[in-house]
Amino acid sequence: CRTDLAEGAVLLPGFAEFWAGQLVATIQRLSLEAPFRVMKTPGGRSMSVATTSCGDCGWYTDEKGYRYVRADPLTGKQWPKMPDMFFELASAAAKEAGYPDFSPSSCLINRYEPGAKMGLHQDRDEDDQASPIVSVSLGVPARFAFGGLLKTDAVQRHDLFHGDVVVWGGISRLAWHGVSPVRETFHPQTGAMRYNLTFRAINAAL
Ligand code: MD5
Ligand code: FE
Repeated sequence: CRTDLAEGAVLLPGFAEFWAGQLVATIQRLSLEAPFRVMKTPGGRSMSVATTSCGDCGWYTDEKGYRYVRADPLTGKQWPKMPDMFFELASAAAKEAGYPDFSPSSCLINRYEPGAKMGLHQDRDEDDQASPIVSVSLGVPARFAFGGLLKTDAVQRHDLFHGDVVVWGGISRLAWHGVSPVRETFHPQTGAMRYNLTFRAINAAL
């Protein structure tokens, strides 16, 4: 089943439920190669979310700015290959939402511990903004806020649960959004953590 959260934003409740156990196990495996780390914004503030990436490039931030990089600055090695299961899941979700040609080249993996949040922002670091972003929520729930194209537009809130997938396309692709501090609670597959996978199409030969 699918629900429109907003113009262009398609919620597929539980779409990834069947894959979820494998996804969580695969995140653990990937993090042995490319460890979770807390990155700093260009302004010098530490994010509360820990991140890693897989695929041809990964999103990175430090004092030099927000960007996609081919090698992991922490290890100097390339990011781990995107697992086929990740690609298949993201492609299937995008197809369900009306994007049969979505071909993600990067997957950002966010890990939220209790209290971690993500302030209101837009995802503008991708050179391909016609493609959607596919996000997969795993573990403890999160209250997600999304507004409009202006930071001052009113926000709607929506709780995202283990296995929920959202395909952010069309107008919503560039909408302001954020995540409220994650509550301290327990999920059998992730303990106190929430994970979010975001699949993105990046064209540049970085
Ligand atoms: C998360 N991550 O739950 C979210 C899921 C990020 C991020 O925001 O940048 O890593 S992706 C949510 C998203 C993407 C593009 C547009 C919109 C939401 N939106 O219009 O609300 O960790
Ligand atoms: Fe975002």
